[in-house]
Amino acid sequence: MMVQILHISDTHLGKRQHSLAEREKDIYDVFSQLIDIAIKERVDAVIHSGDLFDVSNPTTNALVIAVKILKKLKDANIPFLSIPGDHDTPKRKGYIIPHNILTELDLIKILNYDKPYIIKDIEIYGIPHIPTVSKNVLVSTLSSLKPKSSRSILLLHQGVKQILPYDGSWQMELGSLPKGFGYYALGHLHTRWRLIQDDGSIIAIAGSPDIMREEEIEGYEKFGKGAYLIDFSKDLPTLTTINTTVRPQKVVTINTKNLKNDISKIKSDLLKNNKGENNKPILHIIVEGERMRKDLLYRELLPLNDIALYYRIYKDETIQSVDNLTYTSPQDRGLDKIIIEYLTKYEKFNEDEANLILQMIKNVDSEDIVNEILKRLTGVNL
Ligand SMILES: [Mn+2]
Repeated sequence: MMVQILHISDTHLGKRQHSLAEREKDIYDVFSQLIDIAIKERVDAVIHSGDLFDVSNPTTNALVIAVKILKKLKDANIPFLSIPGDHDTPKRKGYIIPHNILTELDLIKILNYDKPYIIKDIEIYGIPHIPTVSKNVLVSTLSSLKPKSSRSILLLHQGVKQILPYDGSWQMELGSLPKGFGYYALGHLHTRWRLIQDDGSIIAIAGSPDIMREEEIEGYEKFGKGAYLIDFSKDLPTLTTINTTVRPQKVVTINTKNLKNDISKIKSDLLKNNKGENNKPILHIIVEGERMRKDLLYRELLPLNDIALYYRIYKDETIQSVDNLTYTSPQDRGLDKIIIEYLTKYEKFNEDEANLILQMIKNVDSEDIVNEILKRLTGVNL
């Protein structure tokens, strides 16, 4: 029997990267793209392997948009099957998952592990995210699962040791996956990954459909972002990669010794790939070279405003060119001297500015004095 299922994951609805309203909208938009693809491909179901929402108490905005988008899917008679992830599971007892609003409206189904959901002849099981402290529970739950045939799917939202080998970040090993399923639909990791096992079954991480954090840029550049379309016309599934269109994000490096050139190079590179006003990129900047004052550095970066939606200094790798400050104990020299020395040598303020800053620190309780000092420091005459 021909069955097609769209595997999506980690949509993090409501997430606002860098507090940008545009980014919140982007996240809704890629979710909408995926649902439109499901409808266009006339899939038999959409499976979502966790982190539908970014938090366990999403905003009304995130909920209303989820309802609107999922209604389109319901109108097309396509079921949406999900499990809660670590992000959308409340941390306190007695709180319910936000998915319950959507199940009440009959827009989604929450999968469980004691009884499969059946799509045509495909059995679909799901285990909600289980935290690291309970990983024994996860392993025993996994070992209890017995699918009838390889025409079956298991949804999980867990860190897997072989893929995420850091202490506390994984709850299971690949070897703990129960045998017999045709498709293991994994969430949690945001970069796409898949493995065809010796028995022909597939383990697949769908990844997030947008670049949620700068760490995902490298994976995006290699593998893209989106979903997997699972084709179950035979006993074992085959996969097609579905890509979403996402706002570009780039990690760029500038050197303080070559600021003007570096910045105009970044600008011209971006102009070449310009995808229009609605798709301005986000830049994560690594600064190298000699240390310079942050306010002066930001002034040099201003031309990037024309070309980027947002930019920020992601890593400051500038080195201090003056001799290392030799801190002796405050009793010897006095705290004031140490602060002045830090401000002048390390942060490159001149003597007068450093003295004003020191006055400001000392008068932090008096708003009037601080305002007066700020005016003098910034050269603003009001
Ligand atoms: Mn996630």
